[in-house]
Amino acid sequence: MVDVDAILEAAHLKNDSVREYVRYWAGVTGADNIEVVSVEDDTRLIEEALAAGEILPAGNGLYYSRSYYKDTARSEERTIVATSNPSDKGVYNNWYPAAEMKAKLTGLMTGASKGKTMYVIPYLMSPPGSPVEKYAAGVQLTDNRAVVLHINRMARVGAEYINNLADPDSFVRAVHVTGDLENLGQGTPEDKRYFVTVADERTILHFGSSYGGNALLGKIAHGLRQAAYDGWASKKFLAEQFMLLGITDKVTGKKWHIAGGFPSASGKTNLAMTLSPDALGDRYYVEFYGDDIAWMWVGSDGRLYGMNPEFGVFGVAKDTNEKTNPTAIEAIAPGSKSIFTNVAYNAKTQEVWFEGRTSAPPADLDGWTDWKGGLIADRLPAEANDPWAHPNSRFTTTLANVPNVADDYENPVGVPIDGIIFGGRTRDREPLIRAIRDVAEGVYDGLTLGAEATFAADGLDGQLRYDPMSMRPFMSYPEGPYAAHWLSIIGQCTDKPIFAHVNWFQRDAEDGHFLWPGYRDNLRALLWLMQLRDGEVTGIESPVGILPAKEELVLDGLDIEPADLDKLLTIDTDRWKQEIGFRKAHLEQFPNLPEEIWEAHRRVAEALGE
Ligand code: GTP
Ligand code: SPV
Ligand code: MN
Repeated sequence: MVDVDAILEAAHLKNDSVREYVRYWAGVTGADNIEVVSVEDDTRLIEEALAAGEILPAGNGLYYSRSYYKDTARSEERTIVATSNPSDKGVYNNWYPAAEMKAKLTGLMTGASKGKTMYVIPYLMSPPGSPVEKYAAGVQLTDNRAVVLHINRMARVGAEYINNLADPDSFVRAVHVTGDLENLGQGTPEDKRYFVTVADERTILHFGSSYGGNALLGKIAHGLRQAAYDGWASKKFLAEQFMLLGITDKVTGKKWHIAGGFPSASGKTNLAMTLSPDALGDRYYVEFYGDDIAWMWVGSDGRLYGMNPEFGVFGVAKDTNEKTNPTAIEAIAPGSKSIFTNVAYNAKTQEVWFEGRTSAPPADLDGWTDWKGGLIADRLPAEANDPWAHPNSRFTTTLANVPNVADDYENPVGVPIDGIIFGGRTRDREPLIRAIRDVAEGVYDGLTLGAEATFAADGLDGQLRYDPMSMRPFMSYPEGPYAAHWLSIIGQCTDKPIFAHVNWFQRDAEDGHFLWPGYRDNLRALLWLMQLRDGEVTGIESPVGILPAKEELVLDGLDIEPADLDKLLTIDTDRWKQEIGFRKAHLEQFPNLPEEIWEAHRRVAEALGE
């Protein structure tokens, strides 16, 4: 048995509650060794991981990591929120009793780290000093060194973040045990993976994965599920899967901040990192604050404030290139210490590649392996069109590497939020942008956010998979109280953000091309929204919100067919009438939905003539 106390003492880990927690899980997992990590250890850990073959060199100061081939994405079916109160059960949170889950996970983790080192990672999901710092401290335990390297980039890591807590017990206990990945029965009825947040005990127990979305517990489990629960239980804040950006008008000196929820793989990272279109670059400057999580609270001046609890970006690699996202390309450039996961890799040239990085894959196949490690040159004819990179392959880099990261991204005060936007992949019906001034209608719009379902296959005829506020996979308490908490927080603001729904993904009914060029041009829709908020434009009222008049949009340098633009700025009333019926059925699943939300629904339905 290792002398846990001597190791913690030597690592200057002073918090007694933390020591007790580490001692307990060291005993359960049976780890051979304990090591406390701070970000200063990163260079040594990189060397060790390279020597052990856990990561591979991918050029100057860049690294490649491959997770097990059945372990490449978040697993929603295996993700559970547990508490001791059955009334915490919602429609999407996959609730189980805490006692049952703690026993199950303790059983699975018993002896499961034998022969391994258990890394102790004290972290903070907030800039130090923020009004929500109290909810931000955590200690992740993991038996996986590559996971440590990711967390060093994604969170603020060091003993100093937890040694002097006002309440020494108020840190999130986040235990990650990788498990024997080749014998976990992933996707079968005998699946042994469990990703559990025991929300009312602020304890996270994840077993059976080393992929970021299941293993970086500060990010998805603490930053989203636990924080959403804490924000609700304390009545103090919201924690949402939102990006956060700033726009400065260099002519007037005005600066706006916009937060927004888009379901996974629907454009948050790309929007938060966007640059002005070339034609507008002299006037507007976009700053990056966050690309995946925002915590939001009401400031003493009556405005909504937001901050990004993360310290890095875990972004979708696919289609990231100089044209779509030049900022990301710079952030993952040589020397950035970025890690690429599950992309294609060339061991001879130490290069990485993923679909959309260049228009065609490298012509010389020599040395190239796909995300599973198979040589591309050895592929059978039937495999010729398989992607080289996994569609959910990712890059990991720190915020400081993002060239347009805001100067004040570490300011603990956060930023005042002027607008809240929702957007999903919607091939028809949803216009480019529609603004919503009424808070209940804005919250209603978030609750009915949808992402495109494969309706062609299952015959749902345009029906969407609803993803409330883009939080469906991260929902930790019931949807009715969730809506009420939103109404309460925004209701407390005396200077409220304007809401809007955006859609970059409308397609032509005939040939399927995207009507809107997207990416950097998305800024044009956001500028209109901020001008509407400031009373500089009036827009056109529609049954589902205010649409831009064409002449109100800044169109300089925009390459678009006039007919496509017209389509993007109109409402298809028949499709909307059909949608109202779907929405009613969606909302009826949620007990105790606030009456204000139903009133908002009825107002929209009536305006549509339903
Ligand atoms: P998560 O990290 O999974 O939460 O995803 P995300 O919401 O941050 O999505 P991301 O920005 O990584 O985009 C996902 C995919 O959508 C990428 O392949 C992008 O290239 C693509 N995408 C993003 N913005 C646009 C856009 O404006 N138009 C089009 N056509 N595609 C876009
Ligand atoms: C998402 O899937 O929404 C992500 C990446 O942002 S993960 O960490 O896998 O959740
Ligand atoms: Mn996400």
